[in-house]
Amino acid sequence: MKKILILNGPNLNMLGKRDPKQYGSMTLADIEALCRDVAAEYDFEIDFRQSNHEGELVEWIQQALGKCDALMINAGAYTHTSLAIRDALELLEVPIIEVHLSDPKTREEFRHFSYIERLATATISGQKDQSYVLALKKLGEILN
Ligand code: DHK
Repeated sequence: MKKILILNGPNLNMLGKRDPKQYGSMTLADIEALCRDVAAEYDFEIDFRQSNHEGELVEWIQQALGKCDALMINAGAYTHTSLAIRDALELLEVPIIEVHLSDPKTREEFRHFSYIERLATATISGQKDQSYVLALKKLGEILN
């Protein structure tokens, strides 16, 4: 069974209350349940986490070294600011899929740059909760 770590950054615990036009109306728990359903189809074991703290996300990425087969990350606002998360991701030797509910490239200019993009095998954005589903499907193609 392939192990997929799914990391969610700051404010993603507030999904359901955030702007539905950008983020959809599902809560993070709904998205986790959706991911678990899709993961089961691919025989993936998923570890789904959220943190509002940059250092905690860095530690989780470091701990994943040698222990997961792929990583999906929606780093939230840290996507655009965190060199520390980028440097931690660089240590991983497994596929990384960058995920966003909204499409940051078509939003405010300060969301256009991503520290994660260049390290990612793929970036999937703009499909709300379905971005997570498409990211898992992509990993299905890559890993199975
Ligand atoms: C989530 C956030 O919280 C924003 O800070 C990013 C991302 C976009 C998303 O679309 O999932 O800019």
